[in-house]
Amino acid sequence: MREQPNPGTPADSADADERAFVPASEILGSITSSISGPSTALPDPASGDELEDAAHARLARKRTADEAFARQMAANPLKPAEYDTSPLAVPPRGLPLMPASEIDGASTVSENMESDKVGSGRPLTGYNAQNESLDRVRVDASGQVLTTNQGVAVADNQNSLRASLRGPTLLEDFILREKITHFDHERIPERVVHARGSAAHGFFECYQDLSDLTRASIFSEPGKRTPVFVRFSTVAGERGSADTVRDVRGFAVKFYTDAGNWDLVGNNIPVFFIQDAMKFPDLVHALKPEPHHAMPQASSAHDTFWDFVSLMPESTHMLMWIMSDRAIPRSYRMMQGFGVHTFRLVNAQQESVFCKFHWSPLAGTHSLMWDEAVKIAGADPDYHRRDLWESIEAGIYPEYELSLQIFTEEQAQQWSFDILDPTKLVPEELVPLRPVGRMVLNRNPDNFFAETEQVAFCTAHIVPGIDFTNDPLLQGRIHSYVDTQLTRLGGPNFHEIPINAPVSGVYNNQRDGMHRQAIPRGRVSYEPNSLAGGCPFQAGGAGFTSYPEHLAMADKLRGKPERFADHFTQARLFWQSQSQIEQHHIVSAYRFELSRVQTQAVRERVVSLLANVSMDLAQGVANGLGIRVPRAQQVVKPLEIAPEVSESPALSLFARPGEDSVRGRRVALLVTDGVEAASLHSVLDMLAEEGAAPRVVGARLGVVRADDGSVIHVETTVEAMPSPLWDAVVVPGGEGIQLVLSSYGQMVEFVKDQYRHCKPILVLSDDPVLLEAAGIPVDMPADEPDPALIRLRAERSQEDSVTALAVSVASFREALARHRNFLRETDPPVV
Ligand code: HDE
Repeated sequence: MREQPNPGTPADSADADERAFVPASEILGSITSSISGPSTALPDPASGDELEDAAHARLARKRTADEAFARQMAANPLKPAEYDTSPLAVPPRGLPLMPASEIDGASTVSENMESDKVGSGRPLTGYNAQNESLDRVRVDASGQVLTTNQGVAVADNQNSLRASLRGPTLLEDFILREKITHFDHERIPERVVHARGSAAHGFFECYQDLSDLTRASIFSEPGKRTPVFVRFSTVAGERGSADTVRDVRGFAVKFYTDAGNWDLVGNNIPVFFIQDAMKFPDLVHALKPEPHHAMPQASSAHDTFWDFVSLMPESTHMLMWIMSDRAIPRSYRMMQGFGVHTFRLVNAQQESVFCKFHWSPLAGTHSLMWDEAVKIAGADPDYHRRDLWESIEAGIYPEYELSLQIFTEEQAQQWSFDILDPTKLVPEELVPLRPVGRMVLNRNPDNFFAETEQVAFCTAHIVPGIDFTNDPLLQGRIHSYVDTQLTRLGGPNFHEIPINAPVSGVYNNQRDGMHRQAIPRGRVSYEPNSLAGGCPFQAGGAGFTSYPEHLAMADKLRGKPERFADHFTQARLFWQSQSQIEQHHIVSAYRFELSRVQTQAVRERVVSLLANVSMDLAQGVANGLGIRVPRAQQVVKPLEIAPEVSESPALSLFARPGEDSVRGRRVALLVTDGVEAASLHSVLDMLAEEGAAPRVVGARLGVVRADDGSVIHVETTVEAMPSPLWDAVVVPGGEGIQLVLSSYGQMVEFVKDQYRHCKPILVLSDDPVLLEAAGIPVDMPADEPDPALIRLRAERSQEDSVTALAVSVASFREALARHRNFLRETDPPVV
């Protein structure tokens, strides 16, 4: 064996140069030692042990490769670039070297020993299996035997192990203990806000190449599809709270782009309550159930909420939205979504524009009525979750168009409001929406917990081409989401949970922590390195770079820009842009919420804020509360504001009726013995053909016998699915049927609620008995005919009857597509 150079000897001669790199094959003595350098106490390779020889050869090869890698990097070549202070400097790309063989980059030279567990032993270099589709973690137990978590087959899943049949249970029963222990830990903390939610998979499809505006890869070419996972939620309620409460809805989209995950964590309302992240814990504490008795659940109608917001005049604009019907959507399929903050788009030339994100539902914006929402909360607390699930199962895929409002810094400077203030929106009349793509939700999750509960959205998840602005609310959010998820998902590795893992690669030197899944190969977990050929290496210009916004040297301070002090101009804009019906609903919502508030001074303070928005509004609310309108609350800073628009029709819910369709609308066909079969079947067929969901509803499950002797199967009952769960009702025809139906209290209540909630009613008879029993006026308050209350006239001839039925169903369909006839509404309701 050759004598090794003493590592302590300075290599100061040509001879030393020659000796500095000794091929590892020649220093077998050092190879198996993981403690120190060359050693001489080694087994003799000439001993004839082939296995050992092969291992030594592999070690030698690896060591040689390490040396070769290390040798090629005399110094860190990227270091000088760190000191380039020019703001436009593009960071340099790393200079990676690829290992010549798999073993060179491996953790262990034994890695190609294969087994069922470790696999083939042939790793794909430069590849991360974590980023494969969810298929890799889907489990199917069909035909499988029950096992423990260690994969041991369980013989008896009924009885614990006991010392004799009547004796104590043995501690030794590892199967029982494993099962109970796992069960004991099934729950994780719920989200501190947005705990109640439902989600779906789908895709985003880009309409056009937007590379002039952004280098975000999802907008790079027309037709490009990016997978998404979208979670809708309420804010205040706990995980098990009702879906239809009055609240803002979360609209969080995770785009699994080929350049990493982008999360657009938005709401269905385009503005927010507060202007600075500093106030978020206060807002949420005030909104959540009061701390002494933990009431009320999932509702803002209580003292602490209104106390707080009435002292925070900047919340007035958001409150107008929350009190509007936007806060009680008919379905997640029928609400808009907004990114809320102003973001930046940045193109490859580092040019930037400002951007607001808007989602518009293809099905149009539709809402519930308050009385209906309250009743649904009891009849089906999962109303929105069920609607989303059932629509997707039925192939009625929720679809939304993504539009951008693009504007420049110069434009923004001219405006009367500050685009960094999240209590303000940019009116569409000022900057129109530019449609850029559509999102289709076409797949329900396999497992609620694994996907919907464990998904972790985060405003800090942005991709090259998109950037933050200095909105102080957004800035705080960048911190909050990861932070809260550390607790909720139990450690720093939640990005590895399959639903959170990006489909593009994840390669970095972050290591360890609770529940680590990835098994990184190799010994290098730092950068710069030479031992792994410098990998993973920084991407330079291809990676994420922040927009080099010029920031003038300024004072370090806490405060707000001047235009943030205008609290009422846009609240007024919203009020003025609402239809009369919507304005009326806003007044009613304030009346309800403030009637639940116990402290008179708080009620008055809220009305004093409203007096700054509109005297009509303030007076309407004050009337409902039986108080006088107090003096308008003093504005915090008098400002000369000249708003660009004083009315924005786009802010009305009625501005987006959506496609003229009845797809997925639930229609109840009431039945009882003796109903006229022919007209009922015709209506059912016609509605089903239009994609509506007509179902036969009776007093009891089972069958009813129709007038022609045929049997009709009752699908559900008025008890199981009362009126608020239906979009419309068809009252059957038949001799004396109206009288029979009017003897059922629940049937009468059913049509009464349909009427009160302004829903279409089709009566397949001109006998008014049931309508009269329900107290339903045939004409509307202004004595005009009600286009959503359609009665089938009796005709003499068979032919005329068929035509009359088709005409009636067509009118009914039209009314159903319009959703409601609000003109029928009175306050208080006539029925
Ligand atoms: Fe959130 N928000 N938020 N938020 N938010 C959370 O993150 C927070 C805000 C929104 O379906 C939390 O993982 C702060 C605005 C949605 O999982 C938490 C501030 C908007 C969701 C958090 C805001 C949102 C959340 C709770 C003010 C609309 C549900 C659990 C600075 C643009 C996402 C979690 C999902 C969730 C913090 C304000 C939307 C605590 C500090 C404005 C849709 O991190």
